[in-house]
Amino acid sequence: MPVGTLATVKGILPQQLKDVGVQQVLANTYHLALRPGADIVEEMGGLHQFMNWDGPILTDSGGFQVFSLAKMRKLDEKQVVFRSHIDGSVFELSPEKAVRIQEQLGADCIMCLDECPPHDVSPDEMQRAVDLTTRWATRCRDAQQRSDQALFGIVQGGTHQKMRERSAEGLVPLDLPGYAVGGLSVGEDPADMYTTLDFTTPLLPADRPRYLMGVGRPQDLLESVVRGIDLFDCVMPTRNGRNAQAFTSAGPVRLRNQKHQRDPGPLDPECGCLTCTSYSRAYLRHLFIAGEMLGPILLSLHNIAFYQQLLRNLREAIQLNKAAEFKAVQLARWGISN
Ligand code: PRF
Ligand code: ZN
Repeated sequence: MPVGTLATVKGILPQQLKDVGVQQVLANTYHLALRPGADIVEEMGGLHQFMNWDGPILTDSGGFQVFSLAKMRKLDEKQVVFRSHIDGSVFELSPEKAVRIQEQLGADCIMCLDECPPHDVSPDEMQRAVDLTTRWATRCRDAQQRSDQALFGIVQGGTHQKMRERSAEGLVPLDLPGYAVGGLSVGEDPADMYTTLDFTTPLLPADRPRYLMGVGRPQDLLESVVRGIDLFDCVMPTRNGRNAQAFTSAGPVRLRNQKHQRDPGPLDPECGCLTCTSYSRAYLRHLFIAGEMLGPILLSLHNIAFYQQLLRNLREAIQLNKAAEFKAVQLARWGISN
């Protein structure tokens, strides 16, 4: 899922998302509740109509964003109280309110309110966050009024096997339609993330989507899918694209680099996207050097197309029972040891 935090995948039109094969987009409860407000989105007919995207949408619950963006916050059993990063106003988010807001926004998949602690907190603190996340998940399920939204539970527990087991034991009996692995890619070593997935995805129902939140680099997607993950969201294709970094079949490319100045060739000769079929590396570099807005747009579009193509190829490899082989070939092409 490309990230459309504020009900827009920055710089990209919904039709362009469709054209490169995007299936679902993510939007953020935290940001939309603060601006323009859930009431307004609801009044405008819900997120799909508001942003003119008729495909599936998933909204994150806001818990993670409160911990990464909000200024002051106070967490207790009932809720988390924080100050908006936009205007400093006080805002309360409880499991019930997170569900209510997500029902107003009207996404297809909605997330339980969770607590994502730093990966290196004490075992006691981690257990407290895991248990709170479990109690909040029950409250989210009980607060659900609409029956047309799939509520996902979020497993927490850092990189500790015992904590992940405890979290899954609390959440799986809720029999939710999907489960997410939260609390990863928050500063731990990537190898620890893979090890954690090794013992965490088997704890979650294989007949429901398993969603790894906020991940990741192309190699992380490959490593996670072979460990059982079905669904991802990440700002990387769009954020890095805006910063002149492209992901290509030969590895990352920095478009501001002088070496592209007289390069008439495409960004990625293996990519069929609008950017790669219509423009040269020299032109893309020029756009970034000149500060033209088309540069970030064209690179975001290509990066989203690249992620979609990578995962389409991986799905095909899975059908042929060749996922491990596909992963090894890709990593080798990007110069990453396997
Ligand atoms: N919880 C929620 N959203 C998230 C995360 C989480 O742990 C992460 C962690 N990578 C990203 N987004 N609710
Ligand atoms: Zn392309």
